[in-house]
Amino acid sequence: MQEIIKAIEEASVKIKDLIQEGDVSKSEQENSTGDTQLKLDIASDEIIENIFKTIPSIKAIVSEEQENIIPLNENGKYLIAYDPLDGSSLADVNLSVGSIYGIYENDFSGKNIVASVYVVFGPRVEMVVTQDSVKMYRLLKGEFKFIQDIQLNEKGNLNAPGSTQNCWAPYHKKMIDDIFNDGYRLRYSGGMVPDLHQILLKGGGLFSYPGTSDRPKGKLRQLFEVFPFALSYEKAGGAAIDGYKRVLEVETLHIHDTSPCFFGSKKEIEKVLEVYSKNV
Ligand code: FBP
Repeated sequence: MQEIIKAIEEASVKIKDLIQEGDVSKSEQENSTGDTQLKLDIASDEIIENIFKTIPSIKAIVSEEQENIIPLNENGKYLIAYDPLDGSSLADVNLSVGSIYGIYENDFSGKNIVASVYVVFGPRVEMVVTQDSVKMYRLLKGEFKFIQDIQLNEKGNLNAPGSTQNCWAPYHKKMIDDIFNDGYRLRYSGGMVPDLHQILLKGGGLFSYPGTSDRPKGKLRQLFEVFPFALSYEKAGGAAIDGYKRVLEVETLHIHDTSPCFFGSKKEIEKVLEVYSKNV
């Protein structure tokens, strides 16, 4: 596992430079789900793939930017699904973006995730590694240095409500309004990595990207985005659900499957379960 984390550190230093000096414009290409790829997406993807190809313990990889799984080492132990540069369109307006890695054993499924890593490219570059606990590192003079363990409180005060509001179910809209009426503060940049990082570091709250009339299965991808953060939130003492159950129990039928998702500290997730269980 250590060689994989070292590989992610190496890739992240290169991606940091790419974001600062690279071309943030659109490419001519589309990814497997029809999204126009930014040149940053393609370049970040190449950086990660070329480094992972040198790691013997990696059995196979799959990128959000590519259609298929790429087998690497038959005797490798780990399978890695990654989003090379999540929220990449925000780099153009100088907002924080990030890379997300889910590390699996045996197969690509929520129940088989064993570790996750995300990297925030913002005013500072920070990497959060989740195995049995959640640890944050910061890039200082070219090296990632340990900063702190991350633990969520039982209850927070930040609310990050994603997706298209005029496509929300009425009970979801009422729930979000109630949460704001309880004094929660709006914190939503449109970048999943900085938004979830803020709630983790500030002790708690709720990030939601529900199923909606325009996207009944949500937008965020299970293997590349949802499951990696679900592991971090659970290991930090919070929870992650699809509205009804642990999101890590959601079955993956296709590698690019999406899922409604809610990440938060315990109290906020209890509220979502209470509201959604009445609206099955
Ligand atoms: P990409 O995978 O295409 O980058 O989309 C993911 C994302 O940008 C997340 O980072 C963010 O939470 C969400 O989409 C924002 O979606 P919306 O604009 O619908 O609120």
